[in-house]
Amino acid sequence: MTNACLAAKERWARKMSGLAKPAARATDRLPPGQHEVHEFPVLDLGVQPRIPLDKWELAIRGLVANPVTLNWAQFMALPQFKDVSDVHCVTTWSLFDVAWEGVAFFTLAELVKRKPEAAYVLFKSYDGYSTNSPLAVCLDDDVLIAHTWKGEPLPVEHGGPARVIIPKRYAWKGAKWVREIVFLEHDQPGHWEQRGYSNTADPWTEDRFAPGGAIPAGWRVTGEA
Ligand SMILES: Nc1nc2c(c(=O)[nH]1)N[C@H]1C(S)=C(S)[C@@H](COP(=O)(O)O)O[C@H]1N2
Ligand SMILES: [Mo]
Repeated sequence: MTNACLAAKERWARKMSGLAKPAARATDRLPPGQHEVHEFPVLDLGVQPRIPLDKWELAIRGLVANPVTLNWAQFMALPQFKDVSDVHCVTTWSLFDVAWEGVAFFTLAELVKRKPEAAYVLFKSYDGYSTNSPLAVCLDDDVLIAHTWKGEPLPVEHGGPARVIIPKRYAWKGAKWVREIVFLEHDQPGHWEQRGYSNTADPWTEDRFAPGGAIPAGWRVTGEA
């Protein structure tokens, strides 16, 4: 197990045992170039897929020992986690204190037993969207596959039945209507990453776009993960 994975596992044990204190939130929470909004805007590719719960599936596969395809009941039977986090969109809005509930990415990574060579993750969605992040980023405590927002089922327009949130990255890194989570050895750019958005997407350094819109050398843009 890598150090990042081990550290995540130890944090998770503390959290589930009730010993962890809530993460301290920075007093200056607005990243550079952002402004605060009080309503939750909706952004998509012009399609909002409607997936009935009895048809919903989440496949977790790639470089894992135990690939699984979860149905809704199986997904909901996993350990559930509540968190409050901020959303930062590359189009400059930030929404504070969003109350989410869902399954931690970490729990899914444990379930499928990722192989040591897995270093990147590609998320694929029911609307054809995709987005990628390093595994270490996905293992952060606040990364969830969320199905509940403000105590209610996540509305379709925000990615229900279930969406990914990666609060410390710009919001396009969180796949709404998530359908597949693929563990990869090499990074593979998703929808916006192929169209000039930054691969790393760190709001605190205004890491919005890739220099010149260039796709980093060595990226496989074609071919399905
Ligand atoms: N499946 C899917 N996920 C997606 C998108 C999308 O078009 N399709 N848009 C991304 C972008 S660009 C943003 S800013 C956030 C917006 O989430 P929201 O509509 O809940 O605000 O979802 C991200 N996840
Ligand atoms: Mo976005």
